[in-house]
Amino acid sequence: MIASDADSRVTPRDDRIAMVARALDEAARTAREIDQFDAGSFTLADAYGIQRASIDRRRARGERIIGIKLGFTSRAKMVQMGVDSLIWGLLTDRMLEEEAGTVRLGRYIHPRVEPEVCFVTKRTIDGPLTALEAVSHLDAVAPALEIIDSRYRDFRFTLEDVVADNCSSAGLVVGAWSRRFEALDNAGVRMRINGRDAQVGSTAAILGQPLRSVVQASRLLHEAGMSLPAGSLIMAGAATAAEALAPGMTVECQVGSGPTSLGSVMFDAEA
Ligand code: OOG
Ligand code: MG
Repeated sequence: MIASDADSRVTPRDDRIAMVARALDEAARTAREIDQFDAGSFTLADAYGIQRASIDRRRARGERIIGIKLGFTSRAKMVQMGVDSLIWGLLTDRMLEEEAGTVRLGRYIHPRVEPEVCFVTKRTIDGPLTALEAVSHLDAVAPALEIIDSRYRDFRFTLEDVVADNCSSAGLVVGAWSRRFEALDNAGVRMRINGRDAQVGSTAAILGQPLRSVVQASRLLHEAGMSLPAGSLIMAGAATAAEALAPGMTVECQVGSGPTSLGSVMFDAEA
């Protein structure tokens, strides 16, 4: 047999993936926007390769993967951003905003906020799950606010660009955990800014039921050859469009109402 070094050879495609990943990672790290990459200059598979390479750079700096997020699980988000495919990205510990209800906007470029629900897993997810199996893999659910921050100029992107940019993942604020999974059926989702309704929707806007995001996450991870350990977060995707964040805002996300609701989560935005 003839030995071949073909597998270890660095191709122009690998070079480009590494170059784009580096540019996006630097943009995120230094909170400076960059130009979009030419639409059509890489495939969706390349875009996920870039995403993975940028996560590897974060890991090399000591960040830890804590879960997965889905994007464009609701019509409202697809319409707002002009993208109509389900996408996914990875969450790291650096993205968790835990400073006693305060979020410092200085580390972001042009942050927006959107209302979500977040799950935490209790068993390893290492294959596609049915909706019924999904619940038995979950420990709890919580209302959440996701801070998205596209690294691209003017927050504009194609599907490939946003996937490469780890789906605009930047920050998350997670509320109190409960096991009220039944509260997710068509519960009202309100995002208030300074006490006023800024966005109003329903959990049913998220793939019909946010548990379907867990099903989709299990399928997407399986396709990517990845598994998710117990104790990981799954962000289901926003139920409504996102709102631009500015210093001085108080943002609250409430999911459901009354004694069976998930409750709410809030933060104050500072410069
Ligand atoms: C992409 C991220 C989408 C969601 O919940 O749909 C997303 C973006 O809108 O910048 O996080
Ligand atoms: Mg989101």
